[in-house]
Amino acid sequence: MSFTQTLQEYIQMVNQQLEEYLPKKSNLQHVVDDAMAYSVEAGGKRLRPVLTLEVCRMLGGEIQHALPFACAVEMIHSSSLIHDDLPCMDDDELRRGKPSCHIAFGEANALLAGDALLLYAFEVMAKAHQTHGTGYEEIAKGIETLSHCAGTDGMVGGQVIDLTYENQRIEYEILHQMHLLKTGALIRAACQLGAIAAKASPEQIQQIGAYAETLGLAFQICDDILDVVGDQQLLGKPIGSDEQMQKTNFITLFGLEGSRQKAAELTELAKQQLRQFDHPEFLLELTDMLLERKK
Ligand code: GRG
Repeated sequence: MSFTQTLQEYIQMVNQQLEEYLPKKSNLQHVVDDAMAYSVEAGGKRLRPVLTLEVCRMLGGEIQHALPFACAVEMIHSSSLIHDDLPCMDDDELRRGKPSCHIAFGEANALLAGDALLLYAFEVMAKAHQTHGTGYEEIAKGIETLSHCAGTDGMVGGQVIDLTYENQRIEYEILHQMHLLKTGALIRAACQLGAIAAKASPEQIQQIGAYAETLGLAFQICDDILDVVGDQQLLGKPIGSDEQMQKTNFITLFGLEGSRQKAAELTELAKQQLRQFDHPEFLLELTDMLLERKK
């Protein structure tokens, strides 16, 4: 099967499972169920769950065992995007080409939809033995990894750094630390969850984590580049938001060309880190594809 076919197959698998998972009740609180589904099904790239499934496959695991983990990561990612768009955070009205969750459902419902998705992620992981035959030990390790990477030592911590230095020029060390946590930690969790589902050794979990950190940084630099030269239509969100909020990013520190070069160097490093594994072909191609992405 070609790279593109495998990618499409993973995305379809994740979309189908997410649709099955998402509560669609006609009860009194259905507005929050609707808001959760609206955001999760808004057409994201599904990068993180694809990483989970492929890492599991690459390390000899059963993809089915990793599927609940993959969906949980995407739920947490969606939950973070809902919260990130709120007026008290980045105050963005457009996400994935559609009105942000709080514009479509109101601020309180969006806050609750983000909260509910965050909790539901751990519910689907906790039930992964009954639903997909994932081992109990892997479930416990998976929950530990994901909660750690999403919390104050991960994504939440990165967001706190971001808010703390809003409207300020910051040095590279702070920018690096912010993105390692804000964007990188969830990408690391996605990869490590795949390894955990495959019952990988602690050394392999650490090695795939190192690859994920490099990839996460390259991914964020491309995000910064797209915020300057991207196509608003393709991106599904306004460009120039960092400049408008006077945020320091890779472009302000290294310029457009310098940032492109840095992203290319990190992509090469990530590919080197992948070559430690048997059969990294799919991830090598995915890593290259992310450097050239337009959205
Ligand atoms: C919900 C635990 C929890 C925390 C929320 C608001 C917040 C704390 C964190 C913000 C995290 C954030 C929005 C980081 C940006 C990461 C990033 C580059 C997102 C874009 O990812 P893509 O391009 O998006 O994969 P799609 O839409 O394709 O899924």
